[in-house]
Amino acid sequence: MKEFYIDSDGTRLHAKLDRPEGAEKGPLCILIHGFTGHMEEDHIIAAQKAMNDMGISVLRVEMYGHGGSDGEFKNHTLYKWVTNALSVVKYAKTLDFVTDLYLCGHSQGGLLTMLIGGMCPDDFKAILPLSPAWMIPEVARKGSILGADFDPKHIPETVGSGDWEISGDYVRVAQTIHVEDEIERYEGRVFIVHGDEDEAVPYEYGVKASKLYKNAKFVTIHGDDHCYTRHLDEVVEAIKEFFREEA
Ligand code: FER
Repeated sequence: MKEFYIDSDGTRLHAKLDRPEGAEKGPLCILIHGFTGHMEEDHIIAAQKAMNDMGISVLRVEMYGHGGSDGEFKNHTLYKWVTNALSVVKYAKTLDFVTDLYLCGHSQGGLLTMLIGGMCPDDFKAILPLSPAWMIPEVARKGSILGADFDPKHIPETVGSGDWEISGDYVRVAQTIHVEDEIERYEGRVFIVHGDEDEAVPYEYGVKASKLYKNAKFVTIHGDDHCYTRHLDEVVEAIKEFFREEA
């Protein structure tokens, strides 16, 4: 494992690169956590190990305001994350060992994966949004985020639940994003996993995304929640099977 920072217009992004044993040239997957998440969460590590087992190098990166990266959680926005992810893609493309590039993200990182897929459709062999929180722009326009309600036409200075607090700018940015446009722009392979008892991101959004993409594979994790605390082994097996089909 190699630990380092990637520059994103002056923001230092904390990164870890894990390569399969003895790997020379080969594929690389960028892997991104969700809202309030970080790169050491069980489901992120499990995804990383599953990919390493399939011969894929994995670059875990923490976005603005998360983990060991610069920025305050409260001040993060999806535009900052988009800027960060574009910097990471640019960095990954400079690595000599990389053949094919993949992008994977969980939840808000899955939403980010969908946006970047649409923005950089030529850069990825496939994208892997895991339980993608692509309803965030919709709920931001309606005025309810993770149980915190607000007036969507008169956005308050801060929005929060007690466990977390974000600035009104998070909401302002989210309200402008239209994920369907970016789904339409991406014609490559898409692999979506979603637990059908997800308490944070309704399962129906995974189903709907897999139907809207032209070329998606969808795996339901039956009886599982947002972070796959009950059947993480099934997620690992589904990821491995996807890369087996890719090989
Ligand atoms: C929301 C619902 C779910 C939301 C975020 C999530 C920020 C989940 C995000 C994650 O786990 O990354 O309204 O708003």
